Amino acid sequence: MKTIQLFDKGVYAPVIFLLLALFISCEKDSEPEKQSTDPVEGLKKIHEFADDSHTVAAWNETGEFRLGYTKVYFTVQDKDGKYIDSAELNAFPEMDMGMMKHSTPRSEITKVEGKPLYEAYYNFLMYSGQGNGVWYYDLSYTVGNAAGSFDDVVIDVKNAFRPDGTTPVTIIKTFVGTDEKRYVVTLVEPLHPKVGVNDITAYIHESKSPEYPALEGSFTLKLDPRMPSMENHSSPNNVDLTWNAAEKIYRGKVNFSMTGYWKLNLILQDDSGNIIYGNAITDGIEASSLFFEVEF
Ligand SMILES: [Cu+2]
Repeated sequence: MKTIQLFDKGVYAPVIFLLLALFISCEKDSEPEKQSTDPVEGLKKIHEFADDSHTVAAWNETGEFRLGYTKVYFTVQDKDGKYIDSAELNAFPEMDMGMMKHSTPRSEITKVEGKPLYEAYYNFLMYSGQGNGVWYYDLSYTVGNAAGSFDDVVIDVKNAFRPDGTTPVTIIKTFVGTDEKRYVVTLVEPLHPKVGVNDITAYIHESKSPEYPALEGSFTLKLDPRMPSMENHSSPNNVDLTWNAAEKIYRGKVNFSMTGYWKLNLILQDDSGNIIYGNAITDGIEASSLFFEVEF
């Protein structure tokens, strides 16, 4: 609106014209008026549920739930297809293993800023069928005075594999620490590993199923990446994972000096440096009891 007013003043018109010309030449790949308002552009639908008033759908980049860290987005639409940006959503995942049930580490479902989209992560401890377990969740929403729920929705959590597509890969680990507490550590990044220094991120949760409180801040994951097939060599310039308060995740650096199969050996330490789980690698010990696998 301001631009139009300035144009009316005449004297500014050439300046504005120049600025516009500059703007357009810089922006020729994405004309603002044609920008997509589709909140799920680039995402694949995992599933959707509808009742008399709303449709709730779950999405992510692969269209699948998978063992370990799984990012999920949700949309809520009314009967006219309009995306709702004031909904509240809850999803409670649970695995029924016959003799027992358990949930899994997860975040709340929160609003994505600036889009009618909601996000969460689930760190799935097991894949569907593992131990004859069946995953399902109760998904509920509130929009103003309207509320609904979709109960006992069976969800298919795929196993995670190395690049051969058949060998399972270790990306989430549950254990009892030296302090007798039960922990879950989940590898998040690197999602697309490359040769050189990669960001590495992980979550640490305490396991008190059905709740898995996120353990924020007071731990360190000491990192020692190794290539078992090449005399267990390591790499220089790795950085241990420490708490990143802004991103609410443990963050460090891992240097893959070549492609192949890497074992990311870890030691979980508390804020006094006490070892909670894991061990150092020595001449006689090739791996830590706490490790993740990356192959690329
Ligand atoms: Cu299970």
